[in-house]
Amino acid sequence: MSVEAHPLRKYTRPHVVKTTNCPGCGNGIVTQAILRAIDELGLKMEDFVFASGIGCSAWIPSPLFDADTLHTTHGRPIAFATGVKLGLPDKHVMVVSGDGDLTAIGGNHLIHAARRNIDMTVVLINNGIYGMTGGQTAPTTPRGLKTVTSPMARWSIPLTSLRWLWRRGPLLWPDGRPIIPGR
Ligand SMILES: Cc1ncc(C[n+]2csc(CCOP(=O)(O)OP(=O)(O)O)c2C)c(N)n1
Ligand code: SF4
Repeated sequence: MSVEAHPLRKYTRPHVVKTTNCPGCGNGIVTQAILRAIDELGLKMEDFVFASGIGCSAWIPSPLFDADTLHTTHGRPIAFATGVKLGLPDKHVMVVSGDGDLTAIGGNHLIHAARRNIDMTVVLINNGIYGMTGGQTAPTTPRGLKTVTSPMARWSIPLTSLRWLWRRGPLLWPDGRPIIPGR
C-alpha cells in the first residue's frame, strides 16, 4: 500500500517525523497555516531565515522547517532576526514564538522592531500562558484565571491586544484562532 505524502511535507526536514508539542495543541494548525501561506505565495524555503525563542511555540520552525532556522534564547528571537535582516537583506526573515517569549522577556524587542518597522514577519502565538514551563502567568493571561503562579487568580490587567503596535506601519494583526482554521 502506498502512502501519499502530506502536500506540505516538502517544506519540512525529511528526518523530522514527530513534534515535541502535545497531541491536539493548536501549534500544529499554526504550523500548517505558515507553510500553506508560503506555498500559496509561491515563496521558496531557501529564501527564508526563521528565528524562534524558547517555548512550545518556538519548536514550530525548528527543527521542523527545511530552511535556515535559528533556535535562539528565551525572548531574543527578534534581536537575532534583526541581525539576520541587516546582514542578509534579501532573505525573508520570520520570527515564530510564544506570547511569553515575545511580550514578557522579549517585549522590548517587539516594541522596537515595530517602531523601526523592520522588514520581518513576526508570528506571535498567544495561548495566554507560559505553556512549556507548566502554566505560569504570562502578560496575556486573562484576569481571574488561576495559574501556577496566580493560585488566587490573576488580578492585574492583561495585555489583551497589541493592536497599538500596528497603528503606525503597514503591519498586519490577523488575530486568528487556531481552533477555527482559515479565520
Ligand atoms: C532567560 C530565561 N528565562 C526563563 C526561561 C524559562 N522559560 C522557558 S520557555 C518559557 C515561557 C514559554 O512561554 P511562551 O513563550 O508563551 O511559549 P509557549 O510555551 O506557551 O508556547 C520560560 C519562562 C528560559 N528558558 N530562559
Ligand atoms: S504544553 Fe500547551 S502549548 Fe505546549 S505543546 Fe502542550 S498544549 Fe501546546
